[in-house]
Amino acid sequence: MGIRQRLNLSRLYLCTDLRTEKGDFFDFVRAVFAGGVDLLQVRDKKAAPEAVAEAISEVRRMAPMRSLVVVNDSPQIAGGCQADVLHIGQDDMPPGEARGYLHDHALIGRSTHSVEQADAANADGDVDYFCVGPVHATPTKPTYVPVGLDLVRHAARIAPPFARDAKPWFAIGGINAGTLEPILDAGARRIVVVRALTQASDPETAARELRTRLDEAWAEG
Ligand code: 3NM
Repeated sequence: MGIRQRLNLSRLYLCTDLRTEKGDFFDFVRAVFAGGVDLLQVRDKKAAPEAVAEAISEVRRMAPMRSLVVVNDSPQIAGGCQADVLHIGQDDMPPGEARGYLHDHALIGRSTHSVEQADAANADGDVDYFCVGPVHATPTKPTYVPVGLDLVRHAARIAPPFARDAKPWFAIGGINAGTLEPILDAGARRIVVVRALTQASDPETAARELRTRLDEAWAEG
């Protein structure tokens, strides 16, 4: 399956650190892939870049065919390891410039935190997907101002998930099984989570629960 097709079919995106305090990272990765995660980003600002790069290589070897492994922030690292997806924030290198480091079919995702940024990402031919958030305040990004459901509704208007050529986008920030429903009602059909899986006592079951609800929401339309 091609990279873009995998993005189009994706629903559950996990960002995780290397979980050095919580036991075996690769057991965790195996569990969340089994539970239905289809994009996985490894970000760990506390770890050495070489440790992150090594972990990403191993995760790519473990990843199911339908999934995509995402490199965060650094076009140089993404290019160096022939990554299929690079995720960049508003303060990182602009997407058009970042593309120069990547292989021809690689995808670029961008974080957005306002209507203006979401509109710009949606219109930018170098951005293949975007994220809107944080929907709710989150200790994972304590300095970020929550954007609430309004930005989710806006994204659903400019890029309706069921429209044939609409750009994929993900809601992010404070999402778990308990907060998911209003986010689906606001029009999201793809989500990014951190704590909902990294802090779950049974990550596979937690992933499966989110994945099942997302699959149902796609089927419901
Ligand atoms: N990016 P949790 S919010 C990594 O708004 C990240 O771009 C955000 O963590 C953004 O699922 C966020 O634990 C943290 O709330 C999401």
